[in-house]
Amino acid sequence: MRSLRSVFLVLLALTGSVPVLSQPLDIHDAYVREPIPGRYMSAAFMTLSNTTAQNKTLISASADWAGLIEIHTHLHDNGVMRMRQLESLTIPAGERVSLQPGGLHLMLFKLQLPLSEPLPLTLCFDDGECQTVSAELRSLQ
Ligand SMILES: [Cu+2]
Repeated sequence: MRSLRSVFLVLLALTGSVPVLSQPLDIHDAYVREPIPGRYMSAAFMTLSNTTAQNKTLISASADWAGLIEIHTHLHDNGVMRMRQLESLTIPAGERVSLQPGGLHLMLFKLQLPLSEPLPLTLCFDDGECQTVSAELRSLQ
């Protein structure tokens, strides 16, 4: 019995020391704003935490319930809030980036209405890795 336990502990030590080369991001609180009736566009929000030692750069997002998804930010332009498309969004190593109303967001176009949960959303990064998150549908107000 004693040797069996030793083997188990050795296995545990081995698997625990396997290096993780590339971990996905921790993505929290992903949701899609319920579109205004009659509109085929909306936005998605979430918090992206990069617990890896490498920067992760989001370059595209896709979903089978949206025909087109763009990365957007808001800018103040002479007192007017305007949206601008970004080519990419970098989540620096060890940092967290929030997509939230009035700031960064994923702009959703050509929605296939009505939307219903779950809303899987696939995010792809410049290292070729993709990650799918399940977004909630939330009505704001
Ligand atoms: Cu937008």
